[in-house]
Amino acid sequence: MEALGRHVIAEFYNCSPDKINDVSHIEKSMVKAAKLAGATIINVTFHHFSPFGISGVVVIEQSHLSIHTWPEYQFASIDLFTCGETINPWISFDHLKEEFGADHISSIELQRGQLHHLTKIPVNTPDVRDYASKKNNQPTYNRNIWFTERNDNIALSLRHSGDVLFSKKSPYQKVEIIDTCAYGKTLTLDGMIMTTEKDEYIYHEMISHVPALTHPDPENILIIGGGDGGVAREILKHESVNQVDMVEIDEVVIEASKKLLPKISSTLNHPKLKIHIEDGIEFVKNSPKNKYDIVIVDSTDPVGPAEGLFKPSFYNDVYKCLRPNGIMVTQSESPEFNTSVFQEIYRCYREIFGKNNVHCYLAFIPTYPSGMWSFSYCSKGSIHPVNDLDFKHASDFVKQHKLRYYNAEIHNSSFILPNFVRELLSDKISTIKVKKIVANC
Ligand code: SPD
Repeated sequence: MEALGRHVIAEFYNCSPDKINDVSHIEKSMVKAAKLAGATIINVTFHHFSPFGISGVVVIEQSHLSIHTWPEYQFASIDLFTCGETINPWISFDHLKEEFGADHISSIELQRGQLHHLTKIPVNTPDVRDYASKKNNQPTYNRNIWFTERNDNIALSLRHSGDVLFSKKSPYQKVEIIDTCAYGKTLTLDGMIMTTEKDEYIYHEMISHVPALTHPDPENILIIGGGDGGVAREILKHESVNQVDMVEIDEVVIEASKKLLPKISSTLNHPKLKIHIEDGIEFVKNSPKNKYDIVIVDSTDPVGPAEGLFKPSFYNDVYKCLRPNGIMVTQSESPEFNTSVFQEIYRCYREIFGKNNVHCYLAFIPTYPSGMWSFSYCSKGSIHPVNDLDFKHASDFVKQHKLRYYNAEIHNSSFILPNFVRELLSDKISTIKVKKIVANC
Protein backbone atom coordinates (compact mmCIF):
# COMPACT_ATOMS: atom_id res chain seq x y z
CA MET A 1 0.00 0.00 0.00
CA GLU A 2 1.37 3.39 -0.96
CA ALA A 3 -1.09 5.45 1.05
CA LEU A 4 -2.97 5.26 4.36
CA GLY A 5 -6.38 5.47 2.77
CA ARG A 6 -8.54 5.70 -0.32
CA HIS A 7 -10.99 8.53 -0.73
CA VAL A 8 -13.58 8.05 -3.43
CA ILE A 9 -15.69 11.10 -4.21
CA ALA A 10 -18.74 10.43 -6.32
CA GLU A 11 -21.38 12.60 -7.99
CA PHE A 12 -24.84 11.07 -8.41
CA TYR A 13 -26.90 12.63 -11.21
CA ASN A 14 -30.63 12.64 -11.99
CA CYS A 15 -31.61 11.04 -8.70
CA SER A 16 -35.25 10.75 -7.67
CA PRO A 17 -35.94 14.06 -5.82
CA ASP A 18 -38.27 12.34 -3.38
CA LYS A 19 -35.77 9.65 -2.51
CA ILE A 20 -32.94 12.07 -1.85
CA ASN A 21 -35.19 14.26 0.29
CA ASP A 22 -36.25 11.40 2.54
CA VAL A 23 -33.98 11.34 5.55
CA SER A 24 -35.13 7.95 6.71
CA HIS A 25 -34.57 6.35 3.30
CA ILE A 26 -31.14 7.96 2.99
CA GLU A 27 -30.04 6.88 6.45
CA LYS A 28 -31.10 3.28 5.86
CA SER A 29 -29.50 3.17 2.40
CA MET A 30 -26.22 4.64 3.65
CA VAL A 31 -26.04 2.24 6.60
CA LYS A 32 -26.68 -0.70 4.29
CA ALA A 33 -24.15 0.59 1.75
CA ALA A 34 -21.47 0.77 4.44
CA LYS A 35 -22.28 -2.72 5.68
CA LEU A 36 -22.32 -4.21 2.16
CA ALA A 37 -18.87 -2.74 1.56
CA GLY A 38 -17.60 -4.57 4.63
CA ALA A 39 -17.41 -1.61 7.03
CA THR A 40 -18.08 -1.66 10.78
CA ILE A 41 -20.45 1.14 11.78
CA ILE A 42 -19.61 3.30 14.77
CA ASN A 43 -22.26 6.02 14.53
CA VAL A 44 -24.63 7.77 12.16
CA THR A 45 -25.91 11.32 12.05
CA PHE A 46 -28.30 12.73 9.46
CA HIS A 47 -29.98 16.10 9.12
CA HIS A 48 -33.00 16.92 7.01
CA PHE A 49 -33.23 20.57 6.07
CA SER A 50 -36.57 22.15 5.35
CA PRO A 51 -37.72 22.56 2.65
CA PHE A 52 -35.14 20.24 1.17
CA GLY A 53 -31.65 18.80 1.33
CA ILE A 54 -30.05 16.21 3.54
CA SER A 55 -26.60 15.97 5.04
CA GLY A 56 -25.31 12.97 6.86
CA VAL A 57 -22.41 10.82 7.76
CA VAL A 58 -21.92 7.20 8.67
CA VAL A 59 -18.83 6.96 10.83
CA ILE A 60 -17.18 3.61 10.25
CA GLU A 61 -14.28 1.98 12.00
CA GLN A 62 -12.37 2.46 8.75
CA SER A 63 -13.28 6.21 8.48
CA HIS A 64 -16.55 7.53 6.97
CA LEU A 65 -19.24 7.51 4.29
CA SER A 66 -20.90 10.91 3.89
CA ILE A 67 -23.60 12.50 1.77
CA HIS A 68 -25.09 15.83 0.88
CA THR A 69 -28.16 16.04 -1.35
CA TRP A 70 -29.76 18.76 -3.49
CA PRO A 71 -33.21 17.38 -4.40
CA GLU A 72 -33.93 20.52 -6.43
CA TYR A 73 -31.03 19.56 -8.72
CA GLN A 74 -31.68 15.80 -8.43
CA PHE A 75 -28.06 15.62 -7.30
CA ALA A 76 -26.24 13.92 -4.46
CA SER A 77 -22.57 14.13 -3.62
CA ILE A 78 -21.26 11.15 -1.71
CA ASP A 79 -17.81 10.22 -0.54
CA LEU A 80 -16.32 7.20 1.08
CA PHE A 81 -13.01 7.38 2.85
CA THR A 82 -11.51 4.10 3.93
CA CYS A 83 -8.26 3.12 5.49
CA GLY A 84 -9.24 -0.54 5.54
CA GLU A 85 -7.98 -2.65 2.68
CA THR A 86 -10.99 -4.93 2.83
CA ILE A 87 -13.54 -2.21 2.13
CA ASN A 88 -14.84 -2.04 -1.44
CA PRO A 89 -16.29 1.44 -2.11
CA TRP A 90 -17.79 0.42 -5.46
CA ILE A 91 -20.19 -1.98 -3.75
CA SER A 92 -21.48 0.96 -1.66
CA PHE A 93 -21.87 3.24 -4.65
CA ASP A 94 -23.67 0.61 -6.75
CA HIS A 95 -26.16 0.09 -3.93
CA LEU A 96 -26.70 3.84 -3.47
CA LYS A 97 -27.13 4.43 -7.20
CA GLU A 98 -29.97 1.94 -7.16
CA GLU A 99 -31.56 3.26 -3.95
CA PHE A 100 -31.52 6.90 -5.09
CA GLY A 101 -32.63 6.15 -8.63
CA ALA A 102 -29.56 7.92 -10.10
CA ASP A 103 -29.15 7.46 -13.83
CA HIS A 104 -25.37 7.84 -13.77
CA ILE A 105 -22.49 8.63 -11.47
CA SER A 106 -19.01 10.02 -11.91
CA SER A 107 -16.17 9.69 -9.45
CA ILE A 108 -12.56 10.42 -8.64
CA GLU A 109 -10.32 8.49 -6.32
CA LEU A 110 -7.63 10.12 -4.20
CA GLN A 111 -4.84 8.51 -2.24
CA ARG A 112 -4.85 10.03 1.23
CA GLY A 113 -1.73 10.06 3.40
CA GLN A 114 0.74 9.06 0.71
CA LEU A 115 3.49 7.16 2.50
CA HIS A 116 6.17 8.84 0.44
CA HIS A 117 5.53 12.05 2.40
CA LEU A 118 5.18 10.42 5.83
CA THR A 119 7.57 9.12 8.46
CA LYS A 120 6.27 6.66 10.99
CA ILE A 121 7.25 7.07 14.65
CA PRO A 122 6.73 4.49 17.42
CA VAL A 123 3.57 5.08 19.47
CA ASN A 124 3.07 2.83 22.46
CA THR A 125 -0.53 2.61 23.70
CA PRO A 126 -1.03 -1.06 24.53
CA ASP A 127 -3.03 -0.53 27.76
CA VAL A 128 -5.45 1.85 26.13
CA ARG A 129 -5.96 -0.52 23.22
CA ASP A 130 -6.60 -3.50 25.49
CA TYR A 131 -9.10 -1.54 27.53
CA ALA A 132 -10.87 -0.20 24.45
CA SER A 133 -11.05 -3.57 22.74
CA LYS A 134 -12.52 -5.23 25.85
CA LYS A 135 -15.21 -2.56 26.07
CA ASN A 136 -16.01 -2.40 22.36
CA ASN A 137 -16.01 -5.99 21.28
CA GLN A 138 -19.65 -5.64 20.20
CA PRO A 139 -19.77 -2.58 17.94
CA THR A 140 -23.14 -0.79 18.17
CA TYR A 141 -24.22 2.58 16.81
CA ASN A 142 -26.76 5.20 17.66
CA ARG A 143 -29.06 6.68 15.08
CA ASN A 144 -28.76 10.41 15.22
CA ILE A 145 -31.35 11.81 12.84
CA TRP A 146 -32.44 15.40 12.79
CA PHE A 147 -35.28 17.34 11.23
CA THR A 148 -34.36 20.97 10.63
CA GLU A 149 -36.73 23.80 9.83
CA ARG A 150 -34.73 26.68 8.49
CA ASN A 151 -34.74 29.85 6.53
CA ASP A 152 -31.63 31.58 5.28
CA ASN A 153 -30.40 32.69 8.68
CA ILE A 154 -32.16 30.74 11.42
CA ALA A 155 -32.76 27.04 11.93
CA LEU A 156 -34.51 24.87 14.49
CA SER A 157 -33.65 21.19 14.75
CA LEU A 158 -35.43 18.33 16.47
CA ARG A 159 -33.91 14.88 16.83
CA HIS A 160 -36.26 12.09 15.81
CA SER A 161 -36.40 8.33 15.57
CA GLY A 162 -35.72 8.33 11.82
CA ASP A 163 -38.80 6.30 11.02
CA VAL A 164 -41.44 8.48 9.40
CA LEU A 165 -44.79 7.41 10.91
CA PHE A 166 -46.97 9.01 8.26
CA SER A 167 -46.03 10.39 4.87
CA LYS A 168 -48.41 11.29 2.06
CA LYS A 169 -48.25 13.78 -0.75
CA SER A 170 -51.66 15.38 -1.00
CA PRO A 171 -52.63 17.62 -3.93
CA TYR A 172 -51.55 20.56 -1.73
CA GLN A 173 -48.52 19.55 0.30
CA LYS A 174 -46.45 16.80 1.82
CA VAL A 175 -48.01 15.70 5.09
CA GLU A 176 -45.71 13.90 7.50
CA ILE A 177 -45.62 12.80 11.11
CA ILE A 178 -42.25 12.10 12.66
CA ASP A 179 -41.50 10.83 16.15
CA THR A 180 -39.27 13.38 17.84
CA CYS A 181 -37.24 12.54 20.93
CA ALA A 182 -38.09 15.70 22.87
CA TYR A 183 -41.54 16.77 21.58
CA GLY A 184 -43.28 13.52 20.72
CA LYS A 185 -45.14 12.99 17.49
CA THR A 186 -44.80 16.03 15.27
CA LEU A 187 -46.93 17.02 12.29
CA THR A 188 -45.06 18.72 9.46
CA LEU A 189 -46.45 20.20 6.24
CA ASP A 190 -43.95 20.65 3.43
CA GLY A 191 -41.20 20.34 6.00
CA MET A 192 -42.57 22.97 8.41
CA ILE A 193 -43.56 22.11 11.94
CA MET A 194 -47.29 22.55 12.52
CA THR A 195 -47.83 20.95 15.87
CA THR A 196 -46.18 18.61 18.34
CA GLU A 197 -47.72 16.40 20.99
CA LYS A 198 -45.75 18.09 23.73
CA ASP A 199 -46.31 21.80 23.14
CA GLU A 200 -49.51 21.90 21.02
CA TYR A 201 -51.62 23.02 23.98
CA ILE A 202 -49.93 26.42 24.12
CA TYR A 203 -50.94 27.41 20.60
CA HIS A 204 -54.38 25.81 20.68
CA GLU A 205 -55.38 27.25 24.07
CA MET A 206 -54.14 30.73 23.20
CA ILE A 207 -55.73 30.97 19.77
CA SER A 208 -59.10 29.69 21.07
CA HIS A 209 -59.73 30.92 24.61
CA VAL A 210 -58.58 34.51 24.20
CA PRO A 211 -61.47 35.31 21.82
CA ALA A 212 -63.95 32.86 23.34
CA LEU A 213 -63.54 34.24 26.86
CA THR A 214 -63.92 37.87 25.80
CA HIS A 215 -66.97 37.37 23.60
CA PRO A 216 -70.10 37.52 25.84
CA ASP A 217 -71.91 34.68 24.09
CA PRO A 218 -69.96 32.82 21.41
CA GLU A 219 -72.39 30.54 19.57
CA ASN A 220 -71.33 30.23 15.95
CA ILE A 221 -67.68 29.64 15.28
CA LEU A 222 -65.74 29.33 12.06
CA ILE A 223 -62.29 27.74 11.99
CA ILE A 224 -60.26 28.20 8.83
CA GLY A 225 -57.64 25.44 8.59
CA GLY A 226 -57.14 23.61 11.85
CA GLY A 227 -57.30 20.12 10.29
CA ASP A 228 -55.32 18.55 13.12
CA GLY A 229 -58.31 19.29 15.38
CA GLY A 230 -56.56 21.21 18.15
CA VAL A 231 -58.58 24.42 17.81
CA ALA A 232 -61.87 22.51 17.54
CA ARG A 233 -61.03 20.59 20.71
CA GLU A 234 -60.46 23.81 22.67
CA ILE A 235 -63.36 25.84 21.28
CA LEU A 236 -65.83 23.03 21.94
CA LYS A 237 -65.05 23.35 25.66
CA HIS A 238 -67.22 26.49 25.67
CA GLU A 239 -70.79 25.56 26.56
CA SER A 240 -72.36 28.47 24.69
CA VAL A 241 -70.97 27.18 21.39
CA ASN A 242 -73.73 25.68 19.22
CA GLN A 243 -72.01 25.08 15.95
CA VAL A 244 -68.46 25.02 14.69
CA ASP A 245 -67.70 25.05 10.96
CA MET A 246 -64.17 23.90 10.28
CA VAL A 247 -62.90 24.48 6.74
CA GLU A 248 -59.82 22.47 5.93
CA ILE A 249 -58.54 22.34 2.38
CA ASP A 250 -56.51 19.17 2.86
CA GLU A 251 -58.24 16.06 4.13
CA VAL A 252 -54.92 14.25 4.42
CA VAL A 253 -54.10 16.49 7.41
CA ILE A 254 -57.27 15.27 9.11
CA GLU A 255 -56.48 11.67 8.20
CA ALA A 256 -52.95 11.90 9.63
CA SER A 257 -54.10 13.54 12.83
CA LYS A 258 -56.94 11.07 13.41
CA LYS A 259 -54.55 8.19 12.86
CA LEU A 260 -51.60 9.30 14.95
CA LEU A 261 -52.47 12.32 17.09
CA PRO A 262 -55.49 11.10 19.07
CA LYS A 263 -55.25 13.73 21.81
CA ILE A 264 -55.21 16.61 19.34
CA SER A 265 -57.91 15.18 17.08
CA SER A 266 -60.12 13.95 19.94
CA THR A 267 -63.22 16.00 19.00
CA LEU A 268 -63.09 15.73 15.22
CA ASN A 269 -66.24 13.58 15.36
CA HIS A 270 -68.08 15.90 17.75
CA PRO A 271 -71.79 16.43 16.81
CA LYS A 272 -71.44 20.24 16.98
CA LEU A 273 -68.53 20.21 14.53
CA LYS A 274 -69.14 20.34 10.80
CA ILE A 275 -66.07 19.69 8.70
CA HIS A 276 -65.94 21.20 5.22
CA ILE A 277 -63.18 19.91 2.96
CA GLU A 278 -62.73 22.95 0.78
CA ASP A 279 -60.76 26.12 0.23
CA GLY A 280 -61.26 28.53 3.16
CA ILE A 281 -60.99 31.52 0.82
CA GLU A 282 -63.96 30.36 -1.27
CA PHE A 283 -65.91 29.28 1.80
CA VAL A 284 -65.63 32.72 3.39
CA LYS A 285 -66.43 34.45 0.09
CA ASN A 286 -69.67 32.48 -0.13
CA SER A 287 -70.65 32.68 3.56
CA PRO A 288 -73.73 34.66 4.56
CA LYS A 289 -73.09 38.09 6.06
CA ASN A 290 -73.15 38.46 9.86
CA LYS A 291 -73.07 34.73 10.54
CA TYR A 292 -70.20 34.08 12.94
CA ASP A 293 -69.36 35.29 16.44
CA ILE A 294 -65.76 34.20 16.16
CA VAL A 295 -63.57 33.34 13.19
CA ILE A 296 -60.27 31.65 13.99
CA VAL A 297 -57.69 31.46 11.22
CA ASP A 298 -55.41 28.56 12.09
CA SER A 299 -53.38 28.70 8.93
CA THR A 300 -50.03 27.29 7.98
CA ASP A 301 -47.23 29.68 7.09
CA PRO A 302 -47.75 32.02 4.13
CA VAL A 303 -46.34 29.70 1.50
CA GLY A 304 -48.11 27.01 -0.54
CA PRO A 305 -51.84 26.49 0.03
CA ALA A 306 -52.06 29.12 2.79
CA GLU A 307 -50.68 31.98 0.74
CA GLY A 308 -54.14 33.34 -0.04
CA LEU A 309 -54.98 33.38 3.67
CA PHE A 310 -52.57 36.28 4.07
CA LYS A 311 -54.24 38.53 1.49
CA PRO A 312 -56.55 41.53 2.13
CA SER A 313 -59.43 40.18 0.00
CA PHE A 314 -59.73 37.16 2.31
CA TYR A 315 -59.89 39.33 5.44
CA ASN A 316 -62.47 41.62 3.85
CA ASP A 317 -64.66 38.56 3.38
CA VAL A 318 -64.03 37.42 6.97
CA TYR A 319 -65.07 40.87 8.17
CA LYS A 320 -68.34 40.60 6.28
CA CYS A 321 -69.27 37.20 7.65
CA LEU A 322 -68.69 38.26 11.27
CA ARG A 323 -71.65 39.39 13.37
CA PRO A 324 -71.56 43.08 14.41
CA ASN A 325 -69.66 42.34 17.61
CA GLY A 326 -67.70 39.43 16.13
CA ILE A 327 -64.03 38.72 16.67
CA MET A 328 -61.42 37.35 14.32
CA VAL A 329 -58.24 35.81 15.70
CA THR A 330 -55.42 34.68 13.44
CA GLN A 331 -52.00 33.21 13.93
CA SER A 332 -49.81 36.00 12.65
CA GLU A 333 -46.35 34.43 12.54
CA SER A 334 -43.25 35.33 14.51
CA PRO A 335 -42.28 39.00 14.86
CA GLU A 336 -38.68 37.84 15.13
CA PHE A 337 -38.58 35.27 12.34
CA ASN A 338 -41.20 36.49 9.83
CA THR A 339 -40.85 40.20 10.47
CA SER A 340 -42.09 41.56 7.19
CA VAL A 341 -45.13 39.24 6.98
CA PHE A 342 -45.94 40.16 10.56
CA GLN A 343 -45.85 43.88 9.80
CA GLU A 344 -47.65 43.57 6.52
CA ILE A 345 -50.51 41.56 7.97
CA TYR A 346 -51.06 44.03 10.79
CA ARG A 347 -51.23 46.91 8.37
CA CYS A 348 -53.87 44.95 6.45
CA TYR A 349 -55.96 44.13 9.57
CA ARG A 350 -55.91 47.75 10.64
CA GLU A 351 -57.20 48.93 7.33
CA ILE A 352 -60.10 46.50 7.48
CA PHE A 353 -61.02 46.51 11.20
CA GLY A 354 -59.85 50.01 12.14
CA LYS A 355 -56.62 51.02 13.85
CA ASN A 356 -57.89 50.71 17.42
CA ASN A 357 -59.59 47.38 16.92
CA VAL A 358 -56.51 45.32 16.15
CA HIS A 359 -54.46 43.93 19.04
CA CYS A 360 -51.39 41.75 18.96
CA TYR A 361 -50.72 39.14 21.62
CA LEU A 362 -47.88 36.69 22.10
CA ALA A 363 -47.25 33.19 23.35
CA PHE A 364 -44.07 31.15 23.68
CA ILE A 365 -44.03 28.09 21.52
CA PRO A 366 -40.71 26.26 21.64
CA THR A 367 -41.09 24.40 18.35
CA TYR A 368 -41.97 27.38 16.15
CA PRO A 369 -39.13 29.42 14.67
CA SER A 370 -37.71 31.81 17.29
CA GLY A 371 -40.12 30.47 19.95
CA MET A 372 -42.02 33.77 20.06
CA TRP A 373 -45.35 33.52 18.25
CA SER A 374 -47.94 36.20 17.59
CA PHE A 375 -51.70 36.13 17.32
CA SER A 376 -53.90 38.98 16.27
CA TYR A 377 -57.21 39.85 17.79
CA CYS A 378 -59.45 41.92 15.53
CA SER A 379 -62.75 43.20 16.76
CA LYS A 380 -65.57 44.16 14.39
CA GLY A 381 -67.55 45.92 17.14
CA SER A 382 -66.26 47.35 20.38
CA ILE A 383 -65.17 44.26 22.34
CA HIS A 384 -61.75 44.89 23.86
CA PRO A 385 -59.53 41.85 24.53
CA VAL A 386 -58.35 43.00 27.96
CA ASN A 387 -61.03 45.42 29.23
CA ASP A 388 -63.81 42.97 28.41
CA LEU A 389 -62.31 39.91 30.05
CA ASP A 390 -64.44 38.57 32.87
CA PHE A 391 -61.52 37.58 35.07
CA LYS A 392 -63.53 35.40 37.44
CA HIS A 393 -65.32 33.56 34.66
CA ALA A 394 -62.00 32.97 32.84
CA SER A 395 -60.33 31.67 36.01
CA ASP A 396 -63.23 29.29 36.71
CA PHE A 397 -63.08 28.05 33.12
CA VAL A 398 -59.34 27.40 33.42
CA LYS A 399 -59.87 25.37 36.58
CA GLN A 400 -62.81 23.43 35.20
CA HIS A 401 -60.90 22.40 32.06
CA LYS A 402 -57.50 22.08 33.68
CA LEU A 403 -55.90 24.28 31.03
CA ARG A 404 -52.13 24.05 30.92
CA TYR A 405 -50.99 27.39 29.49
CA TYR A 406 -53.86 29.85 29.31
CA ASN A 407 -55.00 31.58 32.48
CA ALA A 408 -56.65 34.93 33.11
CA GLU A 409 -53.36 36.60 34.09
CA ILE A 410 -51.59 35.28 30.98
CA HIS A 411 -54.56 36.46 28.91
CA ASN A 412 -53.93 40.04 30.01
CA SER A 413 -50.15 39.92 30.01
CA SER A 414 -49.96 38.38 26.54
CA PHE A 415 -51.10 41.73 25.13
CA ILE A 416 -48.15 43.53 26.74
CA LEU A 417 -45.57 43.60 24.00
CA PRO A 418 -41.78 43.83 24.07
CA ASN A 419 -40.47 47.18 22.85
CA PHE A 420 -39.17 45.84 19.57
CA VAL A 421 -42.60 44.39 18.72
CA ARG A 422 -44.29 47.68 19.64
CA GLU A 423 -41.89 49.41 17.34
CA LEU A 424 -42.56 47.01 14.50
CA LEU A 425 -46.24 47.81 14.83
CA SER A 426 -45.84 51.54 15.23
CA ASP A 427 -46.49 53.72 12.23
CA LYS A 428 -43.01 55.19 12.48
CA ILE A 429 -40.96 52.22 11.34
CA SER A 430 -41.20 51.05 7.77
CA THR A 431 -40.71 47.55 6.44
CA ILE A 432 -37.76 48.82 4.42
CA LYS A 433 -35.98 49.95 7.58
CA VAL A 434 -36.55 46.56 9.21
CA LYS A 435 -35.08 44.79 6.22
CA LYS A 436 -31.97 46.96 6.51
CA ILE A 437 -31.55 46.14 10.19
CA VAL A 438 -31.44 42.41 9.52
CA ALA A 439 -29.46 42.42 6.31
CA ASN A 440 -26.00 42.57 7.83
CA CYS A 441 -24.81 39.06 7.09
N1 SPD B 1 -44.77 27.96 11.68
C1 SPD B 1 -45.88 27.28 12.18
C2 SPD B 1 -47.17 27.96 12.04
C3 SPD B 1 -48.24 27.00 12.28
C4 SPD B 1 -49.56 27.56 12.44
N2 SPD B 1 -50.62 26.59 12.46
C5 SPD B 1 -50.41 25.48 13.27
C6 SPD B 1 -51.52 24.49 13.20
C7 SPD B 1 -51.83 23.90 14.51
N3 SPD B 1 -53.19 23.56 14.63
